[in-house]
Amino acid sequence: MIAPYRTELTQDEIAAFNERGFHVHDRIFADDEVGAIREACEAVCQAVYETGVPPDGAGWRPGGDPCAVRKIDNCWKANRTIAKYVTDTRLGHIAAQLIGAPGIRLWHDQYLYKPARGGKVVTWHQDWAYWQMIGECRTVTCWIALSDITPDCGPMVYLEGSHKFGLFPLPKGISGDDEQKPVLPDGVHLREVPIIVKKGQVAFHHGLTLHGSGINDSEADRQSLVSHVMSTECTYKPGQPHMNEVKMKEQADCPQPGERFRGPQFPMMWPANS
Ligand SMILES: O=C(O)CCC(=O)C(=O)O
Repeated sequence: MIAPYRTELTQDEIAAFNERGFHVHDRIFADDEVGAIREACEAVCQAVYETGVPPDGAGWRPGGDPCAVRKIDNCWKANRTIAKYVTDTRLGHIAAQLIGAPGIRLWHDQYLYKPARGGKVVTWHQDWAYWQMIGECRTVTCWIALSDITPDCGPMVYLEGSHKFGLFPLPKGISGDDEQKPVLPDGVHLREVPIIVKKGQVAFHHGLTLHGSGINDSEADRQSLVSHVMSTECTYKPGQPHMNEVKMKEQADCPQPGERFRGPQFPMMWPANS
């Protein structure tokens, strides 16, 4: 049973997203839903794959360093609970309103776990810079907090309004000890906004919004599950390799250059029941 949380946005919220490049929503997922997602993510980390299918990319393996960051991509393939939540219509509905899209598909998901008193810096980056096989920047990242995010746990930080400055060069390595500050045009000063939210809340950002995070200096682990989504109008543009391209080409009816993404690699999220 889905809790009746608000997903209809006001015109002011949409205008603020266009201005700032992000939108922080109130709670969308109830405590029992967050608990179920955390349990499912832990199973995937421990290589217990409910569906029998592994995730597409695992940056941590069972028996790995407990102090290391755990980053796993396309966990939804391995676990039905994760599949249900990263394709949730609540996320799809909000994302569609933010970018004015007629429909929303999943691009990929990502589980990120920073252990207490550990983890690495996620350096400043723009998500769409890594997704150049999507021809149009009509993407939204839906960042679901699975733990309460405190100022000392290495919260995600947005560079407010940075989505208006086009593509920046890719950083050298995304995760390490170095922030690799982006060079902004002369005279431009943007505010860094840390996202301090409670578990069950979701932060949404535009594909060009610069963001990053620090190490976890707190006594609690810091967990999030991200649903990276795109407009159903987005088309395939070959050129920059991506794990989704390899997987997409395993589909029987795979999108050709210039065609809209379709098929099982990119599940529909919105409109509901589509
Ligand atoms: O959670 C973080 O620290 C970074 C997440 C991120 O880069 C993203 O969701 O696009």
